[in-house]
Amino acid sequence: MARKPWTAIVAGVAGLLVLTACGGGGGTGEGGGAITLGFAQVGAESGWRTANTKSIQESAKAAGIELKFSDAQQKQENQITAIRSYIQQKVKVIAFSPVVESGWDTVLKEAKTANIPVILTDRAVDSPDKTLYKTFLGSDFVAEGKKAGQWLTKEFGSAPGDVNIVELQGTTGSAPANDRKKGFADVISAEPKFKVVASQTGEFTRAKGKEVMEAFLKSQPKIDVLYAHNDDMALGAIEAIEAAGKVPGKDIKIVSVDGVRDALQALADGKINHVVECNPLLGPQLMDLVKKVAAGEQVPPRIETAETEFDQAAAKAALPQRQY
Ligand code: GZL
Repeated sequence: MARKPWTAIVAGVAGLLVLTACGGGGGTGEGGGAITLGFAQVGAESGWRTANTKSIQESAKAAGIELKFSDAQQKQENQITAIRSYIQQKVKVIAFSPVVESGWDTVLKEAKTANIPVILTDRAVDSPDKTLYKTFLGSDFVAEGKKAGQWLTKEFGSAPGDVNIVELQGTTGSAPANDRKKGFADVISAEPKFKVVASQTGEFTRAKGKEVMEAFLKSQPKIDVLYAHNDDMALGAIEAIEAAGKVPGKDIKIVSVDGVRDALQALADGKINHVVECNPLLGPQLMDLVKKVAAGEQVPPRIETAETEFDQAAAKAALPQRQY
């Protein structure tokens, strides 16, 4: 191959530096500039979300992808504003975790018109138009709800009399709340003695989970089980249960979803009885998808993350090396 004159090489390198210095010049990724990814995050509502954000930020850095990141404080209008700003900035790829399932078609059509591919991570949208995004990367929330129901069935299968259940739902209208509720109900509906006597959103936060559990304890004469759609609400509920003079994990059995460190510690301590894992460490897979989508490569329409569930022994074993 003919050697380039020295000046051309310098110009090339200089060009590359300028491109990178200017944030990738529209993040096209062509000519070696960094791919620019606009990510619209839900918020910072839970330990799971914090771990998810850390995974995305660290993975973007490791992948050499220039990340523009926004926190919507759990408000859909803020996520829509952020996506519109990424379109204005002509990023190469947009990714986001939709705080709720509905109301995305308009802004996703704007991204499509601007020729900017979109990747859904963590949560899904209910749009019938599957051309509005390239792929979904995340968990099967219905399966998570079923796992919680299957644990309950094993735990209380032979118990005499009714089993009164209270349910702390996630954010109203969100995919995890809708699907975890559905999966759980699908399993326990087979057993008439399982009765959900109260079900209300705790917005995936500790504070709201505690507040709603306090109300449940006042309004329900007999609570045998708490099903919490995430660990943070379960941890808040534990505070309410203890304040009411009851023993969490014994007087009221608790099954929760996520698998954050604090919940595994509570499980190890016997205050929670079972935790279904929901994996927040989506960063590495997301960055691989961003590079493929930026290069115009085909990607699978749905990529589910591997996850497990924990009993007390599994929690004790996992704790020493738990990343989040
Ligand atoms: C699930 C994720 C949920 C977590 C909560 O993938 O969307 O949101 O279960 C988080 O902890 O707030």
